[in-house]
Amino acid sequence: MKSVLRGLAKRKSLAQNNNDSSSWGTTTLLGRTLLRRGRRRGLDATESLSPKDEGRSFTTLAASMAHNNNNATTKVGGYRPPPAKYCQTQQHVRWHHPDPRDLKHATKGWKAALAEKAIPESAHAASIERELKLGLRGSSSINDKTIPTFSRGELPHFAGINTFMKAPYCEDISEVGKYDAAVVGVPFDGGTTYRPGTRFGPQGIRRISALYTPYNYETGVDLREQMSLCDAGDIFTIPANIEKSFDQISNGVGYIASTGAMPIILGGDHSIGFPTVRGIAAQTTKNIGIIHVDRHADIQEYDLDERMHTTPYFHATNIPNVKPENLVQIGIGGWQVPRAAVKEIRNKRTNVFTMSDVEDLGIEKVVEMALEKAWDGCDAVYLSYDIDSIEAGFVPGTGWPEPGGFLPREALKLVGLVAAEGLCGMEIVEVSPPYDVSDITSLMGLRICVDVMGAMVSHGKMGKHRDIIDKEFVPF
Ligand SMILES: [Mn+2]
Repeated sequence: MKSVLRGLAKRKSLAQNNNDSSSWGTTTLLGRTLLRRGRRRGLDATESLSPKDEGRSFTTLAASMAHNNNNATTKVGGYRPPPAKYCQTQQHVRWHHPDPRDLKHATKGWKAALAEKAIPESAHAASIERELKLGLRGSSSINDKTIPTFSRGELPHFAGINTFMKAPYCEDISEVGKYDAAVVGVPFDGGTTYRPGTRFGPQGIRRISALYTPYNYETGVDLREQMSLCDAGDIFTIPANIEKSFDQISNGVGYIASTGAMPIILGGDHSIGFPTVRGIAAQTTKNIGIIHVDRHADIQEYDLDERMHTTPYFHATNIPNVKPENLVQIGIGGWQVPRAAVKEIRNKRTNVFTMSDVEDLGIEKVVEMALEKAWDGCDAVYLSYDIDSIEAGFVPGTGWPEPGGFLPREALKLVGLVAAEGLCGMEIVEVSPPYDVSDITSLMGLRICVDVMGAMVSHGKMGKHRDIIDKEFVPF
């Protein structure tokens, strides 16, 4: 027994000694930590700190490294071998990490590059053929024979008629049902209670959408190949009349939904959140849940004596097949939530997550809980995304900016996880180009829409929204 204990003690002391003279070639936890610290200080792997260097000033360290380098006997290209006491061999240090192209350890970057090979290109080929037919073959000095004389498709990105991502304009609305999804603008800001300008939201988002290709490298989705999309243009709203505009919006969005195309709505202020859902809900006997991402609760009954952009979820949850228990509100908080709205949250017992909930629980957990509530007893879920849910510094072009919201990557993760379960429609609201800088808010709004489509496509959910349409379209 004694000898076993002595053996353990000896091993422990050996391990300590080993750490004290830690070589960068070994993969001890301490070694890896110090390697990272060394990198953070702007040193390369061969110049990283030894354990005993920790806590010493940078000047002392630099002097010590210079001394070590002077003592080095060999130099290979620009590579300076580390002092022998810090590693076993040069090769050991240089090949510390596995090859990122070795499939066993491959980066997502390399895997995505390989996966691209499997995506079809037939829709792209068909679109080039169409462009040449409609746009006249290019002049003889043009070597690339896919280039027409008149721009009729995606390229060049700065040219052409600026529909949403250069999707075909569905001018004859009776043809909208041919598409899996239809982008529709709702240029209405009559429900705004402070800074107006969201009537230009659809224009702003469409303009910046010219930047995008239909392919996403990281997720390996090519929207052009894997779904069909059109731009249905804008709904004719009535600037000075909220209620008439609401009827027009329910009529237009309801019609698109009734044909089987999924409405992707570009607002507009958040007052449209009521008539959009009303339009879709009228096309089905099934229940619809709502995931509402916002810094504001938007659930009081009236504001300034009207149904403004602070009120959609009071009225939406009065629709018989849209129940308050299936309303999930994420990101709510800050200094812009009126107490009148909070009383309605209590009355209607909606599901509310503040930004601190998001911080405490994490995006995945919040989405998991949100989906459970939104889908409970429902056959479809609608996403209402208010751009002001994102940290105000990233989205200056909005009516009621509020610091402390989502970071862009968090927002994209959230919508991706929500959309992966399927949606019957979505809207992006409160993008106000007159207050925007460099189109950054419009770009963020665009990205939310495109990420929703991408997640639906990659999870096989695009097209599933058609299953809930079981009523005849009746105009509002
Ligand atoms: Mn808001």
